[in-house]
Amino acid sequence: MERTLVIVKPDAFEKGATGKIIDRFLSEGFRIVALKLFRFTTEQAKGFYIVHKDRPFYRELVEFMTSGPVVAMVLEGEDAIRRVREIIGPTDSEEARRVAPNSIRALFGTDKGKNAVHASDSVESAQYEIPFIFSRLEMVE
Ligand code: RTP
Ligand code: MG
Repeated sequence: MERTLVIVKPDAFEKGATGKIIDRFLSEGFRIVALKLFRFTTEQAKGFYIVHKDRPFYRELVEFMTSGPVVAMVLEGEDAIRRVREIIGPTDSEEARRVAPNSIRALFGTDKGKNAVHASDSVESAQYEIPFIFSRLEMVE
């Protein structure tokens, strides 16, 4: 069993797509072990995406992620990190609509920046991201 962090980003939350996105993960067989609604401060968003600090889109990403509430969850399942990345589709929502039309980003994202969801991309990133957002008390066993 593996755990991964998913965030419904401000664009998808604003659209009212949170329920559909959660439902999709449940129907794909994942178990929710933690869940919450909050809004990132600038410092928190910078820290969460620190791996991208030198990328040209870092500032835009932090602005986007702090622009409204998000819903974060920890999903558990076999091969969860890889499978969730597959279900969300490519980073660019327009590309997602071409190559993975049933992916979450194809269905709910707009473009490369506003792409509806975040998901951990490796065991290392999940190990950084899960405790960044959730304390042990907020996760079920
Ligand atoms: P995420 O971390 O949010 O799950 O997305 P990802 O792995 O598919 O993509 P990543 O390369 O990690 O980029 C993180 C987020 O930064 C925004 N981005 N904007 N304008 C741009 O060129 C650009 N490139 C990336 C997106 O919101 C992306 O999800
Ligand atoms: Mg990423």
